[in-house]
Amino acid sequence: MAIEIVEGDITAQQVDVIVNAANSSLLGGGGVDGAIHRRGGPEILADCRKLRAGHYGRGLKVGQAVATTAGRLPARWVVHTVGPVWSSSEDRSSLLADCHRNSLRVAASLGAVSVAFPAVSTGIYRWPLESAAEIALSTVAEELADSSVEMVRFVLFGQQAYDVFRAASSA
Ligand code: AR6
Repeated sequence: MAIEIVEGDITAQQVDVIVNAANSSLLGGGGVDGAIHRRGGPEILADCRKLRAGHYGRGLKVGQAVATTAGRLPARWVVHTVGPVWSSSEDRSSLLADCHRNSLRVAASLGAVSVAFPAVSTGIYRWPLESAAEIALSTVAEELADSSVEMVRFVLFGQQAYDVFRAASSA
């Protein structure tokens, strides 16, 4: 098992699965979600609309994950997950852990061996990076111990996020 930490743009990653920090509507948004749909092209949104027309009529719940095509991206699939919005009055850590665990389980069910994650919830959803890094790294390490996924790469946008994840990984 291997966990890599790199700085970069997740849409350029050559892996089987890239994870999208989506919202419950599955119909696109800003941040990494916007970048994935822009670069992946309309096939991803078409798949998301099919999901909404079927089993996910009410959208995707926080902490859950579901796969679509990756369209024109170098990856084979996009696994969409919905992170929790940060709250200073309520501990939603288990939901952020669920995002990582469920994304890996969906990836494994597809036969993926390599998966790239962004720092889910740390942008528009305002989760503090240090805490998100700790939850993401520990959950992924735990899940990888018993998974057919062999490699997880955290792709951090910008030096600061990269530094925080690196520090958390050696803590
Ligand atoms: N590659 C890697 N990381 C990126 C990229 C990229 N191309 N672009 C942004 N990030 P966010 P959230 C980083 O806001 O907090 C959307 O509107 C970014 O710097 O994308 O989970 C959805 O539709 C940050 O560290 O996701 C939801 O409504 C991290 O990705 C909402 O935002 C996550 O930031 C989800 O908010």
